[in-house]
Amino acid sequence: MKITEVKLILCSPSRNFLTLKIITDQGVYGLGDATLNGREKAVATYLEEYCIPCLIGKDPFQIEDIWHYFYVGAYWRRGPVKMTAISAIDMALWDIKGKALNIPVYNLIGGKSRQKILVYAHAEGKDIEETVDRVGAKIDQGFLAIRAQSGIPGLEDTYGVSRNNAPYEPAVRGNPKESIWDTDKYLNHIPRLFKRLREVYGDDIHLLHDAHHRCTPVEAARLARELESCHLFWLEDAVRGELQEGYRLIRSHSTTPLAIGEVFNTIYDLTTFITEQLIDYIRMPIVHGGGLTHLLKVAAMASVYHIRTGFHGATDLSPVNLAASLHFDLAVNNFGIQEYMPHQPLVHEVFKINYEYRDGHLHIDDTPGLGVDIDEEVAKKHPYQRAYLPMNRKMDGTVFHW
Ligand code: KDG
Ligand code: MG
Repeated sequence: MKITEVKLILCSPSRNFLTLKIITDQGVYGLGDATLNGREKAVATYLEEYCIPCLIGKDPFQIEDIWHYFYVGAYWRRGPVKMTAISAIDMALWDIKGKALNIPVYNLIGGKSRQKILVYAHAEGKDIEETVDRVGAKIDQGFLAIRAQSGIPGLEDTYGVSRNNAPYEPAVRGNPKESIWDTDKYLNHIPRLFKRLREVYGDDIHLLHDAHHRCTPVEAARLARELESCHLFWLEDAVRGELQEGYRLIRSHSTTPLAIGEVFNTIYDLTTFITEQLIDYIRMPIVHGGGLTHLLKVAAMASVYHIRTGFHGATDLSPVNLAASLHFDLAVNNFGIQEYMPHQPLVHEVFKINYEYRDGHLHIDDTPGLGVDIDEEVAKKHPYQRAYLPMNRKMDGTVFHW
């Protein structure tokens, strides 16, 4: 089998997605998600200029060799743009192999370790009581794990909380939106939210929270400690992750489980976290972390250190990435949980999916390959529109982490 053609499909059915389609001489094709929120065209150019010409003529079954061809062979290593491009290629190759051999991808990477995939939903409200109600609504939908985010008194808008009851979507068209942030207000508010949630819903439901990279290690240690009695499933991105040793301080002060990695790209972003057991869950997703090929190695290393996976699954990752994640989640022994934010109905007019939500879990069928498809004609009706993630400033105007 040989690769004869590679296409890029950039579309915006309610938000931007970049999809790679690798086509072979036997008519079998594979799909890969190449979406990097707010930087879609950077990945498209990288693929178009530097990867696609080298893919033509290659045998798509040689996945390990092709991965190293683009990672090692490019000389320039790592980085979100390059790694998203490699991830898309890798996903598409696994999709081709599954289709060609007539088996679902989970059967190529070890088979089923479980029958269904535990997911966590998002619940958010403008204040504590609205968040409590929204968590209740998710419990009514059968979710067993819920991430709770709340507006902060004194701040006009907060990460994870939508306005006007619209589904949360941080990327906006036009130039980046600027928000105002204050960590002291946040640190005072969040423990109150989780104490109230435990009062109302008891101990059985799993609760999660995303601090979205905004605390210093000592601030995160305070938060993690104050949340200890609330028994979170995890506290996510308490501190931005470039300085891995920063997590030693949090770890030494609290037993609140920690998750990180949605902005990471390779195993080298995680080596200190893993080997010093500074975290409990890895969030680096298939679409940005080098595809299934690289994440299998990360999960294997993590398993030695009692660390599980909990992949990023926000709506800016396409249904192709979610399907690839679900195959991985089904197969890998040290799976922990999967983030699940349902896409808008319009997204499913473009992407045809093979998974469904039931009773707190996602279920994926046994369609060969990844099992998702794209309708290119519908995609053409929704052209790309430039959009940016927001940015933050502190109360005095200083640029801060979003
Ligand atoms: O593109 C950025 C989003 O994917 C991110 O803000 C979502 O933090 C996020 C999460 O945990 O889903
Ligand atoms: Mg997050």
